[in-house]
Amino acid sequence: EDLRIAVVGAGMMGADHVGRITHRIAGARVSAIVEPDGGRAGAAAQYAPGSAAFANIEDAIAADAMDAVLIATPGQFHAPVLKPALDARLPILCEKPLTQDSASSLEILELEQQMGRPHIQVGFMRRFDAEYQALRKLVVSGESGELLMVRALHRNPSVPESYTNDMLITDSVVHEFDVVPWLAGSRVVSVEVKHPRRNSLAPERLSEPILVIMELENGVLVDVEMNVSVQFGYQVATEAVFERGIARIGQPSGLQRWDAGYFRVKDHESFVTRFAAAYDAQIQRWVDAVRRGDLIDGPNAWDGYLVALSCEAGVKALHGGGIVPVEAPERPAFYA
Ligand code: ISE
Repeated sequence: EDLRIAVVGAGMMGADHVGRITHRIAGARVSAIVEPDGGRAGAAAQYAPGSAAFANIEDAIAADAMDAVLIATPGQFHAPVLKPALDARLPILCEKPLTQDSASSLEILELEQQMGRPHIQVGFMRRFDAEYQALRKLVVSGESGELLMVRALHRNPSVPESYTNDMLITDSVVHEFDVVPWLAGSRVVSVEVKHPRRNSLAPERLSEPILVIMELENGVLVDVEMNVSVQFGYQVATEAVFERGIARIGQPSGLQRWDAGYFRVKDHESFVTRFAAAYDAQIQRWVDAVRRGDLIDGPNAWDGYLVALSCEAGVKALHGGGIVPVEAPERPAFYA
């Protein structure tokens, strides 16, 4: 029996996941699309023949329309979907961020801990990217010695109108707050934000690019160039500095062209193409875990909570807070 998934939110990411589940994921199908905007719901439904449409999660739960939930709404709408889905004891894959702040994330953790075992996986898909995995393997192996520094580039061609200045941290650097500690095996202890010259091509409401500096507990220093108006394409690349060498991931690897005296390589246009294989792997492993009864196979809600704490520090730093410490409680055994 295929796992019946309700996809909640049929925007860019939700629609992409609907197509992915229908065409590329084994053992699952989209049984419901939960989306209040009829136009978006109808467009996504074309990629999920036979799926039912609901305007809200409560109606979908009442109709017993799914075995599991994939939440792909904008971040501020995650908590109102997570709560009823947890109440219904459904396994959940929740796109990042878990919720908008650490207090609401903590509420979700408390609800989840009443359920015997974790039900929520958070969509930090970079952990499923083959190059990030290779880099982590190199760190763990010690082959190049200890990791000293991480230099990260996070560049978007542009962002939608709904993207606010704080989202530089909560929607974008949120990924580095998860993936770098995972790579380095150490948590974030402080965050600082520096402002270079502003890009005049950035929308008026945004002061960017920004340079985010994070310090990890093991002393590794990380700098992130967060830049969302680069115009030319989508780039997420990292250089890791070790005692005995350097490693790089995320270099353009598409079509190479020589013409008119230039050498050019095709780069990505958006995260949907750059991380397509990572999204596939993430969702396939989640589906397999749910069908086995393990429910999750990837970052859990505690990881989402730690990231929310880093994001709060990041937003404070963005607003002129200087070097902002991040304090995190011990990981409970429930989330080991
Ligand atoms: C977007 O929400 C994502 O998750 C992308 O991975 C990130 O690169 C982008 O900056 C965010 O806005």
